[in-house]
Amino acid sequence: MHTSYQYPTSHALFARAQAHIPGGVNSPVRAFKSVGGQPVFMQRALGAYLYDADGNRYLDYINSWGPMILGHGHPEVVAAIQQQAAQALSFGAPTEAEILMAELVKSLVPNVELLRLVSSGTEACLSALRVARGYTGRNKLIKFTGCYHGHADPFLVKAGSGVATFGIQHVPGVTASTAADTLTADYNNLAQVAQLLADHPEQVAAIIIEPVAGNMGCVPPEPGFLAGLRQLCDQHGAVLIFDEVMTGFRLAPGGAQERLGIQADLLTFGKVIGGGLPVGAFGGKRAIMEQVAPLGSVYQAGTLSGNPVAVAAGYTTLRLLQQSPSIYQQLDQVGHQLREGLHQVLRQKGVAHTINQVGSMISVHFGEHRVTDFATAAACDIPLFNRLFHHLLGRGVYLPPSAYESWFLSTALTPAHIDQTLEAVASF
Ligand code: HOZ
Repeated sequence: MHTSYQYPTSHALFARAQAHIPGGVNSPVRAFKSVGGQPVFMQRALGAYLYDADGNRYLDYINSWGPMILGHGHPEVVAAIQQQAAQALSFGAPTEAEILMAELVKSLVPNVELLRLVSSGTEACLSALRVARGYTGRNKLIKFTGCYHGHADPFLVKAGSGVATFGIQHVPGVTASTAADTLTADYNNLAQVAQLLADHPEQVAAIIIEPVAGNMGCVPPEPGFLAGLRQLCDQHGAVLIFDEVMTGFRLAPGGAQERLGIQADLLTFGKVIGGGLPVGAFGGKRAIMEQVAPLGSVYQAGTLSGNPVAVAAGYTTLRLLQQSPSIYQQLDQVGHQLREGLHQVLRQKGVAHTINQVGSMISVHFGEHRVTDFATAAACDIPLFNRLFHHLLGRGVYLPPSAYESWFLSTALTPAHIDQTLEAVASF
């Protein structure tokens, strides 16, 4: 394990990037703004490792923010992409591969009766919301503080991920009338949700939630919380949307729904469903999804939706997951080893901490208290996390550059990799 890295090429690239790209990055959290310093520019990746433009090597705990559940450069996924690329890159016309993908998703997530492919999680969530509104004829939406559902206007109210990382209270460009339709409650606070529904009778089209939150660090639902939301939606005629962009195909073949035993009306997917290429999807109950054009009149479209190369990557990834269900036990074991090891190392160092882990999603929060919602996540020692981030970066361990992001594990991480990581933490 290296002890310290230098980044002359990355720094030169960042200087160049800033002349042409807002903040030098194409997605804000990548800029290292909250952890300080300058971003590392990546060049290639294989298995559990990333290699930067300066030739430094890192154990990857981001895995492209979730998609690379099988690690980088899985030979079967790469072969499927190459094979499809040699056939055609894009048609803008239907293909059999899209049917195979829909059939596969439906077999993994049985309450998906109809599925529409899109190109990102953002698109999936904004489309699901539109469908829920079209189906119910209602405008309002309930979301949870610290949850992130992509960057469509209605979801940017009290959002997690980069919005929380940068402490943005109000996103300019989101109109007041749009924001007024978004009602917010604290994660794990069922009473607040019940109150919002009572205060806005027959106005709430949908409740959207990350069933295991990953955009304020990893925050699991408390026992009974999701079941309570299910019940409230049924009582009030609102559509329950599980945003499984992070959790889908990651926490179990059937995602958080399967792992936690609660069913939503609509599901949104991204990340793993694309296997590293841009694929998102939304689907669910037939009666709701029948609103989607051209079957119904809730309009939604996309030139690259169902793109054959992206679908080849996603389909192959999902097939590999389906064929080897033991992958999920392996990921749980690696997650468990990391959590227990971190507990031990941090306890020995006398550092107060909380670790939230659900399967291959995990995060370390520095503080005495449990982390169950955004307020408790925000009350943690963020500067300490930032110091740990840089300590590990310089020793070949790449964490998300924000305390408000979950770490994602891949099957390429071995027990030996975890031991190396713990050694690096021990030297903090
Ligand atoms: N929205 C992602 C984290 N929750 C970040 C995506 C990226 O920067 O690539």
